[in-house]
Amino acid sequence: MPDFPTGFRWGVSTSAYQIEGATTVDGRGPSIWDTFAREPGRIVDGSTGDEACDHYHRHAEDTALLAGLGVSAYRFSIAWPRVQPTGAGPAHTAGLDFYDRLVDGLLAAGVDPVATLFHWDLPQALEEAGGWLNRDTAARFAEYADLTAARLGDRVKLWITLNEPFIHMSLGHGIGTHAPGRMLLFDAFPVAHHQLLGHGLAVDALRARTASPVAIANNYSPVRQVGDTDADRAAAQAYDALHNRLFTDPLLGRGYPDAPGLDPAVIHDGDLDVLAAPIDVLGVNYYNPTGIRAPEEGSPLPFEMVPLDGYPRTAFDWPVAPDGLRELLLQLHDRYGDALPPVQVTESGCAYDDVPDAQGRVDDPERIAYLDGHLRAVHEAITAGVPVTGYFVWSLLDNWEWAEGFTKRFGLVHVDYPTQRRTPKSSYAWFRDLARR
Ligand code: IFM
Repeated sequence: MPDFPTGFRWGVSTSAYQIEGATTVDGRGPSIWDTFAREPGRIVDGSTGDEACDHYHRHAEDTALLAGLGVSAYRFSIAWPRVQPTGAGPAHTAGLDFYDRLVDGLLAAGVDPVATLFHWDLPQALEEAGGWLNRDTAARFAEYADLTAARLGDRVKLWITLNEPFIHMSLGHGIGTHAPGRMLLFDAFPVAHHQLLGHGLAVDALRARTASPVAIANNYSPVRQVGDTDADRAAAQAYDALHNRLFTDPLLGRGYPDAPGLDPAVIHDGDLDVLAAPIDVLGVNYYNPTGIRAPEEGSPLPFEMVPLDGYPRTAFDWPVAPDGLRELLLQLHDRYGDALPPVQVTESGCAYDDVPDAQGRVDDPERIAYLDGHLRAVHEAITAGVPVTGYFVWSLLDNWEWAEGFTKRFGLVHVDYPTQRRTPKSSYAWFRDLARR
């Protein structure tokens, strides 16, 4: 592996609902994922995040794993319903106490805390008032950001407002496979706009409380056009606008692109200035490219997704395409030029069916190959001039993978859920050697 620039941030990521468990402990309120996971048929193995990795009670053990890994940063998310159990009102001290302990433990272990404020676990009470379809949720989010930064703003080293607002809009509100399970197709656009409005208001709230840098984590998927007709080209452009530009063009001061479903009536005077509040870092989550061609006649969508041949595949059946990460980073650089802030890859990783052997060891050579390839792609992008300053593996631990429940393992550390025993995989040792170097 070639050398990375001095100061490059080596990290791992997790999110609250996927690892914490303890969903009713210390006054945490219910979130939309508690509700959704209980609805029959929503989660493939019928599980919930009630226990997950029990990180809430085992955070000291997990911090020791981070210290052993030698990473310089840990990206976790804060559960809004721990800080404001009903999504409004004063900060709930017991909820914030947990993150206070976590942050202090990380700092004592020499690991920079990187906190995401919203990784999809909206307080249920806000959902009942319309959730992200309701413009008021953006103001509630800024209030929550303010309360959280008032407590942790002196120690968190990087703040990330939202995680993957595109996924929360499309899976949560477009096709309903994620919480809150709404099926609005392109009528879900208000969810995009109100999340971005909440982001912009939260950036201002954070700036008033902390001198640490502020970011957002968007996920991107470079489009591979399949077919060469004008209709294929139009389909590829429509998908690119929706997935790769809808949540980035307005953040970087360009206003919204011409994307399917965009409803100007939702955008109030002055909103675009709020959305474009300067950020210090753009978080980039990347898993795979997407094959797109023109839709069949009568399709409700202006594009059709097609599987991409010629790549190895993960247990999720996602193509392993490190070239897509290089392409994406170069594309962001070409597209936004000087307006592009430094980029950190805030998620990159893969699911495999990792099973301990007779000696209890977990060997995951595919994950090592995956990370090796993606890090080389990042290095090539840096060499080509893209300002990439960090890389976070998704994920530290095997965890609760949303609608896939416990069936997909993304961790550098294997978790045996019945016993909660943590076993570092061979990829953990590989990444540790690299991060230390
Ligand atoms: O587990 C998720 C994470 O919560 C958001 N980004 C993608 C990961 C893998 O699906």
